[in-house]
Amino acid sequence: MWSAAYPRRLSQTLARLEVTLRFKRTTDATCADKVVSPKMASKRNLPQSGVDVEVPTAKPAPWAFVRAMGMFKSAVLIRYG
Ligand SMILES: [Cu+2]
Repeated sequence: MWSAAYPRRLSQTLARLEVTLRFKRTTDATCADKVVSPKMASKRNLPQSGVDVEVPTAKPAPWAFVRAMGMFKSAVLIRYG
């Protein structure tokens, strides 16, 4: 469920493309220091230098992710054509 308190964005891409998202954090004054998705094997730390996360695009489906604590929810919609 989206929170109205934090910004969110839905992006789209075509299935079977190689897609990498680069997450960047610009402050230490935040608890948003990890990236996690239900389809990721584990949480990824989000250092200020950033982290690249490959998006699984084999199947057309939404790929959602959040940053720590469930804040800053976003998703990539993977679709055919
Ligand atoms: Cu938080």
